[in-house]
Amino acid sequence: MKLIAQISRSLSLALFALVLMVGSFVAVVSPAAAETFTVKMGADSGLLQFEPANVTIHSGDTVKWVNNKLPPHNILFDEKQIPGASKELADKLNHTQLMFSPGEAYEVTFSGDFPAGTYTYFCAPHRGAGMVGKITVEG
Ligand SMILES: [Cu+2]
Repeated sequence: MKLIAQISRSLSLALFALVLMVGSFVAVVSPAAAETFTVKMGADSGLLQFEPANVTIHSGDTVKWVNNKLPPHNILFDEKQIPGASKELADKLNHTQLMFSPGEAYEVTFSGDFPAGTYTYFCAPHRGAGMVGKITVEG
């Protein structure tokens, strides 16, 4: 009886080790989950800025702009300052309509359609005040 108990204990230990090994293998091999990065429109300090102004993401991640201070704001990408200088891509990214309500949000997922590189954008009413931002997409 004692022998059987010992065997079953070492068997369950081996099984546990196996589960751990397979589990860590899966964790290493599977790609990192896509993330969402929030950019405030209008800094908490009350400055006419995107906060953070520069965001670095990976392909597949989402950028979410949220109306914060001193609206209205919008999000316009200059086609000459995005990868490929593509007007079509700029049109896909742009949120031309002004956002007035606090908490109003706009999201873009930088999927495979968006090549790696730097995407520069601005808020039309506040561009002159320095409300300019950059999204850098890493492959
Ligand atoms: Cu603005």
